[in-house]
Amino acid sequence: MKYYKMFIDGKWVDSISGRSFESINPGTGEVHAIVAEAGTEDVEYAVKTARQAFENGPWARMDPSERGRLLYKVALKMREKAEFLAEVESADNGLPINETKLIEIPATIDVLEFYAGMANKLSGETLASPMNRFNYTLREPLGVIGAIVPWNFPLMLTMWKVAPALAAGNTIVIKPAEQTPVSILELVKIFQEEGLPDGVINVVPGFGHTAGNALVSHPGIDKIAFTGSTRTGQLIMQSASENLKPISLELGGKSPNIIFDDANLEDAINMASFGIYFGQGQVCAAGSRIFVQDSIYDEFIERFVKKAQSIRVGNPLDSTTQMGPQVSNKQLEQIEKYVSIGIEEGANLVTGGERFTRAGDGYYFTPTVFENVTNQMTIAKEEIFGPVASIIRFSDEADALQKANETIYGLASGVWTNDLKRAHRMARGIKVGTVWINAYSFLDSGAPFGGTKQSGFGRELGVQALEMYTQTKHVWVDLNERAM
Ligand code: TXE
Repeated sequence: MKYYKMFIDGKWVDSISGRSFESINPGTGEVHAIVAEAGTEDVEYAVKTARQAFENGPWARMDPSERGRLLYKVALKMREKAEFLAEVESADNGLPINETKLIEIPATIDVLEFYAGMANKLSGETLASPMNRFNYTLREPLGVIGAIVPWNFPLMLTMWKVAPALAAGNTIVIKPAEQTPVSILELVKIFQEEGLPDGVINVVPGFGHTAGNALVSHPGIDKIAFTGSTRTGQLIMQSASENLKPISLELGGKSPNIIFDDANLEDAINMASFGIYFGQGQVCAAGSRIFVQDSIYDEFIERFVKKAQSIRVGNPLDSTTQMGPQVSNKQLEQIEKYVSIGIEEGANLVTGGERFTRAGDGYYFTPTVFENVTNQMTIAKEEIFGPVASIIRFSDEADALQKANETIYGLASGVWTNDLKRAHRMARGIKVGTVWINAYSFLDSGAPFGGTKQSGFGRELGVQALEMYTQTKHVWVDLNERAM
């Protein structure tokens, strides 16, 4: 079994308290690593170090192009080690190896390359000024970023924060989720090996109420970037307000995937299945409310259920596995609770709804389909974060739009139709951060991602994310010649 120290000031160190915690492989339910557990004093050390690296030393003096080149070098090394990173990630959080290898790791590297290229393209503006003065702006880094990441895509969601933060010249302290600290520690080894100066990236593995809270409430942090639950997002917002700290929150969702009767049904079924079962349904943008038009409803249910039943659930490290385990027993119990509530409230459980014990001692659940769901039911209102599809009928475009928007969340949405005008009308009408037309769950490093309503605020990815890691300074130059 491996023991992982935490990473502060370019060194691998034990926690000051000497405490550590276990990281469990959700595919087997067994402990696969012991990790040093950060407390308030370790966070203090990490923030101090990150501040020093930001103010002085090689990082503070580095040219933007050189920063970009360094990030490219890390990306290149990640490509060499992609298979290893995929294996570590799958063992840490249960994503099937084919999904980490073919989707998550390549997407993570792509994000780093995108921002490596942006490092020397950040610029201010020359403002329209009268003849006797010169006004311009500088885009400056914020300083020390605190990143709090969840367990569903640890490497990718960490990179969404690290890459733009570093490209803009900030330094960062990362608090991984307590369920999945290992892959992030392996990732920072690569940054270290490729010559990132000490203190630029620091990792403080530990729990939310201790290490996470210490980071959020630390006055030396200049911005908090958070991905996680809406409840924890609320706590972070409260705590960050004490020091008036800017935050970005990427939170939960209950995203509608809307299928009109003129859509290519085969594509819609395949991608609706991907939209909810990819990552075991532990995806913030999961298409967990599938809206199907009346006239194709019965055919859709029949074919979608067959598709769900054909998914091979199993050990994440097995290359034939299509759906791995949930991340923890806690998540498994949460899914079971929602399935019972769904049945009690009158939804029709068509398939799944139980643990999948044949796959072993890990936290496996069967792909689940509820039909005849309404927006008023708990399973359509609350984020389940598991492989549970709620299928809801609609009659026409107005009905679909009204039902899609009838939620406290606003992260993403899918629209399936061959009617171009309707597709764009829907795209305008749905109150979310991302609309996929005849597609679902795709991401592009250059396209902003984030939510509205209780799915949070701020945008990650794209040029837009750089705005969250920089601030604008105005410089006023007086050009008047005055007598001394
Ligand atoms: O999330 P938390 P949990 C949703 C999903 C899931 C539910 C619970 O519905 O079922 O959240 O998961 C850190 N101060 N999402 O409990 O608590 C924590 O240590 C500072 C959606 O795991 O939000 C971890 O690093 N930090 C989501 C991170 O917050 C705190 C992905 C996320 O944990 C903290 C994950 C505190 N007081 C869960 N408390 C998505 N948007 O993709 C916890 N943390």
